[in-house]
Amino acid sequence: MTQAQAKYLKDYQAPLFTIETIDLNFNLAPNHTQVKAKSFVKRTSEHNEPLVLDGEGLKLVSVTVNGQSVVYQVKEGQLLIETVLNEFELVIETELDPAANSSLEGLYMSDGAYCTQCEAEGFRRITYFLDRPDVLAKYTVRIEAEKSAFPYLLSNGNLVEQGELEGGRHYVCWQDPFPKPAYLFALVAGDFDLLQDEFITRSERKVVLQVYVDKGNLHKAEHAMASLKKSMAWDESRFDLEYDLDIYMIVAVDFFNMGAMENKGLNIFNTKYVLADKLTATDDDYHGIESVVGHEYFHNWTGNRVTCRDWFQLSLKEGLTVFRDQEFSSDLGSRAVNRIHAIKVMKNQQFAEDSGPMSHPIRPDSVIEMNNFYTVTVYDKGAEVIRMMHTLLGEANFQAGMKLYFKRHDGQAVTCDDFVAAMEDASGIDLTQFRLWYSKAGTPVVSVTDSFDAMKGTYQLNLVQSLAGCNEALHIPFSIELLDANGHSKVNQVLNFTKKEQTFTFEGFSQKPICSLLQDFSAPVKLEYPFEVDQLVHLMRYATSEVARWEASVALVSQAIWQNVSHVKLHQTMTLDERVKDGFKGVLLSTELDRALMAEILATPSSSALVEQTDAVDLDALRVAREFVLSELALYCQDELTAVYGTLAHIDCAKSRALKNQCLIWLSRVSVDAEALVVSQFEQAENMTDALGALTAANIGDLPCRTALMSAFEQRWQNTPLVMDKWFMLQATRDSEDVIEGIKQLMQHPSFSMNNPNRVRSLIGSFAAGNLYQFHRNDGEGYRFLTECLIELNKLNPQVAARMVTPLIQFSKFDVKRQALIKEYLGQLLALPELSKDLYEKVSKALGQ
Ligand code: B3K
Ligand code: ZN
Repeated sequence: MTQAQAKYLKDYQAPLFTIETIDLNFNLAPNHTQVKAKSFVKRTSEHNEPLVLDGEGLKLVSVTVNGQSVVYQVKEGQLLIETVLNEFELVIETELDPAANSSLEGLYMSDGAYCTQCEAEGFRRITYFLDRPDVLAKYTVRIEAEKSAFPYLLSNGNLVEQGELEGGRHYVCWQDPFPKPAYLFALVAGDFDLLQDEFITRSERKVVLQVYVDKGNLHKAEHAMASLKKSMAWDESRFDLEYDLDIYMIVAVDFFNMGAMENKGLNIFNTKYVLADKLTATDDDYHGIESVVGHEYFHNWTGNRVTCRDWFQLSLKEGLTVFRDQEFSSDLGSRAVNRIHAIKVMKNQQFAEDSGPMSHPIRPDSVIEMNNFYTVTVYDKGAEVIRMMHTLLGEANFQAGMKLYFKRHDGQAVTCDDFVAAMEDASGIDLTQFRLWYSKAGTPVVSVTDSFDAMKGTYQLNLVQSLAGCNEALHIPFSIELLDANGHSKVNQVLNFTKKEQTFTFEGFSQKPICSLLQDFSAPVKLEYPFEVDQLVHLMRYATSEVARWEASVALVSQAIWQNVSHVKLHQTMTLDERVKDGFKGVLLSTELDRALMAEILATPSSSALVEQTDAVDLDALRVAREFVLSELALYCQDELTAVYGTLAHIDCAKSRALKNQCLIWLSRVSVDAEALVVSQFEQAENMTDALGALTAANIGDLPCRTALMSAFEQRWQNTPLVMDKWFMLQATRDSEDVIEGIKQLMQHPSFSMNNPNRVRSLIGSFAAGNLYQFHRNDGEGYRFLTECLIELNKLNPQVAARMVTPLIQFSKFDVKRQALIKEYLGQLLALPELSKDLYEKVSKALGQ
């Protein structure tokens, strides 16, 4: 292959030309779509450079400047036009083959409908253009297609004209009054069911709301619509932000590379984040839809009205918008549970990215394929960085910063520094040192030691921070609580930890307090502190923060597992401390804990979460030790688990279902009654949460009823793809020797398709990322299987292939034998004759090249 080139943030240059308006004309046909783009181009400064436009995989038909033919050159990925003019009208005609576009970038077909995905650099697959986020143009779009198959022709902005044409065709014209970068362009053409509603904004403007779904799914769009209305109201009340167009459209499509896309006024969504009813979607699915609908809506201000200067600034819009969607979910639902979910993403996925070959700062310095940087680092660590600013400034100052940011930058393409400057100027708080969070890769470690002086009654906390490759100290908001022996809170505050090493002293203690450290994960760091069992049990019972109680429970169970890993390695008998068992039982007996929080505590750390707690792992020992600890706990708490299950069995509320289903999983490990409970819950289930809860327990406990229940489920849902994804996922995550054989057979299943990212993720992705022990089989079969799939996906859909390679490149914690096998397969990928840029970037980094 021609070696892919990296681009660097330090090389950023303002555009030499800009395009202020563009008229796009689409004549849609599956294999021969004609696109005519008429742009008004302006030179931005005095220079004699040619106009260089981006373009990829395009069939170029014609180019004219001010109506005249011109000299141009087509190079790999570029169109060069020699001209001395300072302003001119450029007309480019291209031809596309959307039906053959399996990459799902640019214009493609999803189940018979046309749709687009342009972020990050997909617009250049539609026409030659200045495809960079700092070129903002006003768009007018005319779409023409056959009417009976494509009654709806949609694009951004407002519908300004439509009419009939000869031969059963029709056309529609759209105009978007807001200048936007090309990545926010969208087009959809198809036949849908339409759910329509309206929202009256705070200033009493009426906005038409539309959700377009596949025929027959209208009732499944209601939750998405309700979520949209809640998002609009919340952004007005919490952020003082109002919607700006007269119409807001959401279209759900089956074939989509990620969750959803915030195109101006015309969001395109993966069906997974739109379609829901009680029978087919779980409580988690409902929550996911609300949060993604919110996220895309919130982008209208943080992303669309103010956008990114260049793609290195992606976290400017993504970190901020994730922070906003997390706050939305927390204001509407349980703040603690939402925080726990965010912390899990950080510790289990983001820390893993930081310790692997794709480690990068939230504002990366260099990029080969931009699509590879829509990462947990840019998104979730980015949101943590915004959250830290919120912690340091407080809500009022933070909102003042947001106001100033919009006042300064509405309609502009700006940088992360511009955002921080607005926060700084509005609050008067110096964020110079804080800015380091934007440029440093990796997870900082904070090591804590403490001491108590009984004579003086003082308690001291000594904090030391370190980050590989970084000599400066980061500004870390470090939240702590000090509890006395009776569980009373004595100190609850955020420490400004700004030096490499710092000691904080607290006075007035008659006994050594018990300390809750890094409460609510107040900074994205790894904490090192040798907690004693008694301290953790105390925190589980008395910490004011519910998140801190959960953290303590995770630490308690994790420590017990790691101790037994050591026992296994030394061929010693495994043991479990009574205090751990009682601490756990205490949770089940508690009458004051929120049920959703109890469910979180009962969902003990997954094997991959445990791997992330250490630098090197003996997988075989981990598996044995984890099984031992979980079985011991289940046996010890069997009566309490049965009792809690019994009281919740028929309560119709999401929190109760969450707790009940956790109990059922525990019981399935040890209880002889579990089989009957599982079968009865499955048969009586009136919603997907209960049905899937039963199936999950049957799978984890490997119960005799498993096969029968799995086939009953398959029979019932074989024509509902999103539900089949859950079934594929359960099949692929079974910890069983024959799972790979099973997956290979399922790839022939009528519901499976290698072309559909949801199917690929649920069957192949969930195996590689969610079946730790089988993926890492020591004969390398897991690696071989994934590699074979990636070779096929490399051609079909490079973006999906590059996402799925993640478990294969994060190998540093495994033993040398496994690492050697992994490198062998990565070598095979690197040698592929037509390796995509996407895979090349990740695989070559993993191999250290
Ligand atoms: N901005 C899109 C993600 C685009 C990904 C391109 N590979 C969705 C979102 O974050 O809202
Ligand atoms: Zn986003």
